[in-house]
Amino acid sequence: MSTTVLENQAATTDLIALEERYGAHNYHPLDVVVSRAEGVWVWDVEGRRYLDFLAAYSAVNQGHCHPEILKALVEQAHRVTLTSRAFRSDQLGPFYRQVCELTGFQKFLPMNTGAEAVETALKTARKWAYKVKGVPEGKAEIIAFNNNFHGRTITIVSFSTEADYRDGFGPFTPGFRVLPYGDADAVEKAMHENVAAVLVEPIQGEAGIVLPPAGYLGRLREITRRHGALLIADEIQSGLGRTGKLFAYQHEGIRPDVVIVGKALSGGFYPVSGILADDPVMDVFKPGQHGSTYGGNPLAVAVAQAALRVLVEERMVENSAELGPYFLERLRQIQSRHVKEVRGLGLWIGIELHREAGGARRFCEALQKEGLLCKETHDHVIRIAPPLVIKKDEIDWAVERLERVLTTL
Ligand code: IF1
Repeated sequence: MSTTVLENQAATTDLIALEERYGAHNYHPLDVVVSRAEGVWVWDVEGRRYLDFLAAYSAVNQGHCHPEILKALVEQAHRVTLTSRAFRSDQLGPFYRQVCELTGFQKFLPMNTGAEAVETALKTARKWAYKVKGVPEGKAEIIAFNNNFHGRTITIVSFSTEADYRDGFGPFTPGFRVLPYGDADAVEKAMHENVAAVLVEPIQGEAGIVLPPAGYLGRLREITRRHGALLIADEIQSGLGRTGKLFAYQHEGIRPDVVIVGKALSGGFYPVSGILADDPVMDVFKPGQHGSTYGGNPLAVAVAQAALRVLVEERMVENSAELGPYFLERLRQIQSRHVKEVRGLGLWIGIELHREAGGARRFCEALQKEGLLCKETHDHVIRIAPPLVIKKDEIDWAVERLERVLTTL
């Protein structure tokens, strides 16, 4: 028995060493080596169990290894996995119909990763500006916001305000303007006839679960409509139930022109992303003008269909809406000198610590020892985003541990 433990400890050390030896050092992960997962739980190579409070940055909203999605993946993998878009597949049409009926948009354009879908939205906005709005060639401007996170391509980091994401990657793509997040007046002032679009995260994730003031998205909707610009919502992380609605923008009763989705569209099995829009916008694309070898492939969209189906059938969005406020309230009751603010919407919660607390990282490391996997963001925020299948007693289990760490460290 003890040899097994030792062997497993050796496995942890060896596997970490392999990553460090042969992998690029573009991440600094917690030293937990995951080998298995199910629902809200993951197990490391030493057999220890953890509650996953990151859910792969909301990609596994449906819970790890959801059996229905797994079944769809395996069955489709036996039939056909990739046709390329040079041919059609029997999976794509049904997926399009499902995602459009669920979201109320007329068309979908599939990609793979989030960054690709963001790029697709930017290309859509520019083409729309030139072909429909009549902006002079090369003059289209897209407005984005401070502390945004939309991915890591050169164009996307061109309008990032985070030095780490930009340093050494120039020259950058022109045509973007960055304004303070949450300030609709600044957008009103910045509008001019060549603005193609405003690109916004309904809630900023990477920035630390930052909720804009009430009415902000409504005002962006009104301003963009009045000035004839598109409103693009990046729902890659906030969408598909995370905030207690299918999309976070629904909390403000608005409808963007373009919605970007990714992550949980596949429940963590496979990179599937894309954009939603109505015909007048999506019809700017003609054959050959945009695409992707893997975008919309049969395996991807078989997985996505199952991921959307279980999200709806198993009432995961409702669970997020029901348990989110309970979780938030329980966290707010914790008396800890370290905590500056607890905020969130649905099952997306940020615990912001005072600067004197010494950073969120050491709290995440302590939580790991308690069996909870969390990832800090921007130094001082513990971010909490469990799979949406979490149950009340599992939240209670976690609150007990969070309280212990926040009050003893
Ligand atoms: C990493 C952050 C989260 C996103 C929004 C687009 C993308 C993302 C709103 C791009 C991706 C991920 C990427 C991941 C870390 C993670 C993240 F901290 F970096 F910001 F979730 F909070 N729009 N977010 O959140 O999607 O191309 O990655 O599929 O390690 O970079 P992608």
